[in-house]
Amino acid sequence: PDGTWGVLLMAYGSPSRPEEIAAYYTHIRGGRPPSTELLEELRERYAAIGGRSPLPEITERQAAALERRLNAGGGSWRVYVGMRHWQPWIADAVRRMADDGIRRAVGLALAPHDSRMSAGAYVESARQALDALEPERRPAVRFVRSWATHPLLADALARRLQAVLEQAGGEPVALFTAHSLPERILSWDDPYPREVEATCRAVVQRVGLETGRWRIAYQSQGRTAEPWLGPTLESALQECAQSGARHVVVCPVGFVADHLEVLYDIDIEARALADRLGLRLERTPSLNDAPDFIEVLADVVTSAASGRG
Ligand code: FEC
Repeated sequence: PDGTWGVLLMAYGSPSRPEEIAAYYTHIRGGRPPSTELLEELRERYAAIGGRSPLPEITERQAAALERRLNAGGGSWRVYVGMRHWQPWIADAVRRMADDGIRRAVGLALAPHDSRMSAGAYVESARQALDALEPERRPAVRFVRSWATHPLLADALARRLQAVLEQAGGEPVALFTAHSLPERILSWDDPYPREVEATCRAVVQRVGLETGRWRIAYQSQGRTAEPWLGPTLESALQECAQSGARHVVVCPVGFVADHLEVLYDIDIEARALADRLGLRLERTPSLNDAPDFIEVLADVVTSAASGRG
């Protein structure tokens, strides 16, 4: 329909049934099937969080809430969900947009920090899908690569951190985390670490944390032979314990939903290590489809549509 804007909302994707885990893992690994050991380990991680990740449903709820919010603000909007590593694929979302006659759209990944290996990879998948369409059906898409320093994002994260810190009492250390990436991103001056740091500093400033009360760690290093960005969450916890801290609050600024890397890597794996180290570990609640987070997405989208983004 003429005049309607599309939003191509891209997320990581997750298998919906255990039978799909092998194909999903193979896709994440760029087509190389994982070893039996790696596959079994991943199956066990999904089993430990209840059999599957809530990520697909949360992404759908985020999309529905964003569409409602955008349409309430005037104009006509349709939000299309496309996943990078599973169905519905980014290419499916792009085709559905074209089938619906959408002429212009904003594209963004549900990951705030730009990197060739994160936002850049989402955009690349979308561009390939757009190129595969007949030119007359191809919507014009404005891509947002980064929303790491959006003030409403920092507000939303700070609000959650402040609430956990206030409830905790004492002087817990805030441990900000983002997904690790291979260290080779540094050789092409990738923006990722700068972007993660910028988000953290904006939150620290709002909460008023002094130096020494916060750290950044890169979590969920991949199971590959190459070196990955650190410090790891594990080493950061060890350092916190060594420096006399008794209590840490993990604030996963690199993720916007509850999923495997939050529910397993932080809530189960990191918590078990914290227990062994005598540290109390808490985590800030994920943004999911909370209204203050939907405001962030709505502002990112409308700014890009109006050429301000
Ligand atoms: O809940 C779920 O089922 C999906 C959770 C999930 C999220 C996620 C986010 C990011 N990843 C990023 C980069 C990489 C790189 C590799 C890699 C590997 C995995 C594996 C699983 C997995 N990732 Fe992921 N990631 C999630 C899940 N990720 C499962 C495979 C097992 C493992 O290594 O742990 C390494 C690929 C390789 O082996 O060659 C690189 C980045 C993000 C954060 C941005 C985003 O959300 O898009 C970056 C959620």
